[in-house]
Amino acid sequence: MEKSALPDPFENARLEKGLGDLNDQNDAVKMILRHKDVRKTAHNYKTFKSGAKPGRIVVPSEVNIRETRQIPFELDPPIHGIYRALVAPWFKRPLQVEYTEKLKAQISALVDEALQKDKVEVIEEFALVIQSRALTLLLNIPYEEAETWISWGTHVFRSEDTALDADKANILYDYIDKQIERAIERPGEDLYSMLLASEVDGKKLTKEEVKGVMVLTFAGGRDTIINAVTNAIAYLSEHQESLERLRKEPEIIRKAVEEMIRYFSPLTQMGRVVTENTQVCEHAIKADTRVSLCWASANRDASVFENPNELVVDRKINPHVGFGFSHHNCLGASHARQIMNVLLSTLSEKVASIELFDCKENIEDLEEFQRKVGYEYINVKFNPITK
Ligand code: EMZ
Repeated sequence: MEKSALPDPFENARLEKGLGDLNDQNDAVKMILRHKDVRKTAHNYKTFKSGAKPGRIVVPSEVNIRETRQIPFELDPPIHGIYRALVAPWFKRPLQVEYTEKLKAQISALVDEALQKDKVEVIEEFALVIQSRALTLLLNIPYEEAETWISWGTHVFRSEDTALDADKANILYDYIDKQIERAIERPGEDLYSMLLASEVDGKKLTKEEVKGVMVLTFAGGRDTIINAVTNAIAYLSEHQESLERLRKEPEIIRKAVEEMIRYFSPLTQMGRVVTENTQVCEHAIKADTRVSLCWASANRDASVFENPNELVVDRKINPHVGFGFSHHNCLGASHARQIMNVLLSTLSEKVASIELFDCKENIEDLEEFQRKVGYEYINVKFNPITK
């Protein structure tokens, strides 16, 4: 099998039961595996809520390392809609020409640098750097701040061998608290300042609410973007024909990005808490238990996607749920898509081929399922286009 392949560990369970079981820190999760059921459940916020105890809808649960409610992510309608409307225009800024140009400058510089090296470890030297620098644009703060985030390493809630690490999480929380104080003293044009100046129902957002948006912005877009970028490099290293196609047909880049998000599914699943006794796939589920919407499984559902285990760069019909579904769909999606668009177009313009030397897979342990999400390390060489 190709080193860049991401196998689908859910296939049998999806076909046979539609469900999977996971014992997450003694708080069981029923995983919902079929595309149709995932979408239906995502819609039904009355029975499947997000506004549970902070951290409980995340799998693995973050209840032991987090008290701050992430906003708008851990809220339900109608209040969810009010906060979402407040932040949505800011998170659409990545669609502006000026933003895209700055992103292009950042990514081009990094690709040029990579082309000079004999060996690049993609996660640390490439994906983490792209993600951190691009985040300065999303927050609208000075570029230099990225150095601090790069120094934290790839995970914000985990250290290399512990699934959840409170010490690591505290670095992020303390940092955000300080930034909020800074923005109160010296307001600027940044996201913190915008949030601090905003009102809901005639009342200013509290510091805790501002923190809730900021923690989400930092945590939600870190591993996910890093995995998407890294998996894209791995894929292109084994599919030079795709790199060449993107070069000759740049108009398919947007389709390629959607297909990569489907195939990579950077976020495996997201939970909900059940509000009343109910049923999923004819299976009884009790009030106050957890279910998860398994995006990664839904994205390989053969009743929706032809050849689901193949990355078809120009896939025509692609109703993937890689960015979630319904009112909670990913707030950072415009930013993430723009990073991937710019990355693919820059690579196609500058890179002839990518050589893969060695790599170690990063496997997410979901008991019944072992899912490859990306790599622990992956060493490559970028070869330039010589004219
Ligand atoms: C949460 C989540 C949001 C969570 C869309 O996903 O991403 C996870 O990586 C974080 O750990 O706290 O932000």
